[in-house]
Amino acid sequence: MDMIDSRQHTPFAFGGSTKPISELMFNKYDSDKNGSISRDELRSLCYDMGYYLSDEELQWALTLIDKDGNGKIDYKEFTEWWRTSSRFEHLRINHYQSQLICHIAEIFRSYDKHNHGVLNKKEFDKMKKDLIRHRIIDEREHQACQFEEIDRGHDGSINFNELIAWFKDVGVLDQIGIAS
Ligand SMILES: [Ca+2]
Ligand SMILES: [Ca+2]
Repeated sequence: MDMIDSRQHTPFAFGGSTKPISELMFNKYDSDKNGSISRDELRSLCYDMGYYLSDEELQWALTLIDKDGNGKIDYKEFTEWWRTSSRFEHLRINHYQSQLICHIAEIFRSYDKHNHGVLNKKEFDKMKKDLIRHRIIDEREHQACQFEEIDRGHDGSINFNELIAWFKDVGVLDQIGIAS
């Protein structure tokens, strides 16, 4: 705790440090030192960098960055996000984009029969057909997608963040006009 306080006024502790900036940032904003960046910690990081995120945007930011959807941004997830160009800009969403995300979330939820926030393989396959029907994903392009490669956490089920992470990887977010 003392460490953070003493660095409060030096956002980038360059002073001869060989640590990557992502690590310095991660450590600086992981205020409770639990090894992950929480919702509030992310909000404060973005705010300090000049990007005040609305609640909707913050929710979207967490969806994008917390790729395995376990509710925490670990260092690996943080670095992946930090490496992307326009890392802050793509957290911004307009009204149209936010509606679209809600629409996808609704489709996802409608297949989550047990309300657990996750889909098993069978439920996922049904949802995939629906996503194709709604022209969110393309039948020819994305038919071959493997459940196993979308299931980042390897727990045999897919949560919404994993779906979005996969969308991002295969270019669906670009195609439908969300994030770059
Ligand atoms: Ca933390
Ligand atoms: Ca995570």
